[in-house]
Amino acid sequence: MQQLTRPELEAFWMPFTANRQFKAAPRIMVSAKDMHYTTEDGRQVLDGTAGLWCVNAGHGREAIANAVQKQVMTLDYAPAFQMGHPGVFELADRLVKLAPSGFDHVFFANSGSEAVDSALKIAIAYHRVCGQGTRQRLIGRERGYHGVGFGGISVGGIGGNRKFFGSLLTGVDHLPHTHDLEHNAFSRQQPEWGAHLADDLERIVALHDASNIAAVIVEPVAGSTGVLVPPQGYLQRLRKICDQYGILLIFDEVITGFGRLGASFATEYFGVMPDMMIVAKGITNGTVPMGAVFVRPNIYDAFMGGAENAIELFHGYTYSGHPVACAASLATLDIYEQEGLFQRAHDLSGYWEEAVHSLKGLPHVIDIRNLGLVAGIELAAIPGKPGARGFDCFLRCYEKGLLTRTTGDIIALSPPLIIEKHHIDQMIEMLTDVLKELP
Ligand code: PXG
Ligand code: PLP
Repeated sequence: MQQLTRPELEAFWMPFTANRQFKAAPRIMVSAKDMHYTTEDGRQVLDGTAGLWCVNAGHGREAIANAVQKQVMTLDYAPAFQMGHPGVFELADRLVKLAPSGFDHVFFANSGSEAVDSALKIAIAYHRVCGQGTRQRLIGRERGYHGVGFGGISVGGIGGNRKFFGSLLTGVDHLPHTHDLEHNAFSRQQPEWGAHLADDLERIVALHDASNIAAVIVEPVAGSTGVLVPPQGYLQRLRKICDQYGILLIFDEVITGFGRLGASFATEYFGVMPDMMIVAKGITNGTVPMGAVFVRPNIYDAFMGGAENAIELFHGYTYSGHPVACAASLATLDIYEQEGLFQRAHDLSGYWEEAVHSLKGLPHVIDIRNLGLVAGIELAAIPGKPGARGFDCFLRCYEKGLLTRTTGDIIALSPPLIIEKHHIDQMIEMLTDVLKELP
């Protein structure tokens, strides 16, 4: 394989990447099958992260490729507004049957970020059509990641994603995050301490009055910020307070959806029902971009009251429910079902938990967290150089043949749900070696 030269790498402005550092020593993947990537220099790299948390059924799935190919040749595109095609109706119906009962309509977008902005807009518009147009404020959470649209970074709580971009949306508050090593270090699954942090919502309600608040949005398990598992009872408490004040609760399940926790969605896993649920990533196994928002019947119905010939929601994308994405998603859902992958994730989660917690005691490891087939391993930062040790760890793992994600000094692991126990053992072996050699 001819390797890309430095000039050939120049034009592409890479997202969320140190461009000059990368282009000086590029990491290029050229193919992928099942649990492995093949790199430009012909090495096999075990996928410890399902791409970017999206390839839940593993790579190179023929059934998805065939469905996509067939769709392109049958109907490549149909206008999304005032027109339809069979696949999008079939997919919506399939998705509401898969989702926890109580979600009966789906709005389509093309990424998690677009789905987040769609959900926030629906929340504000919902209150307006219900005659409560003063409910416009949005509440997110510190360290939350909700994509990179202006709505998403406004409710998001990751400083670096916000600080360059001006005034953002106005009327946004943030709950405190739930990360606390003093109380919760090395918790397995949900930590015991921290449910009371949900009560901060009461403070925000007291400050602004419920009549001005539209919605609270949280990731049930915060992923991108470094795997923060909700304390026991925390999500239940948020639900209760939202109910008390007529505030919509939105779960951003872009990472937690489609089996990651060993259940279809976190909503099912935790037994807490939000008013809207945002998904993306695993909805197409990462093959074709797609995002979606599930809503409960009261929300959809609230919009259906006006004249029948009136557009009810002035929102949508050229590619909402794109035929090729729908075909990819339908084929993906077939695989999840036929191979029982959500159950598989559940069945493996105990082995996974033991494996990742076996890293306790290795150099630099100050916390390990896990749920379903996700883990976060937090390393002590090098004084004065936050993130440097994490990045070094990522590079060394990659050299050894393991793809990890790091955010700051936290290693996040979220393998495809087709992973076998021997792959888990390999991951832990490679990580152990790297942690031992890491300065
Ligand atoms: N919400 C959540 C909870 C996410 O995790 C998005 C929204 C945005 O989705 P799009 O498709 O617009 O990227 C995400 C995406 C990582 C990482 O490993 C996480 C995401 C994306 C890329 C990298 O930190 N999450
Ligand atoms: N910008 C222009 C000039 C457009 O015409 C459109 C869509 O028609 C958009 C942006 C939005 O594109 P999309 O619907 O793919 O999000």
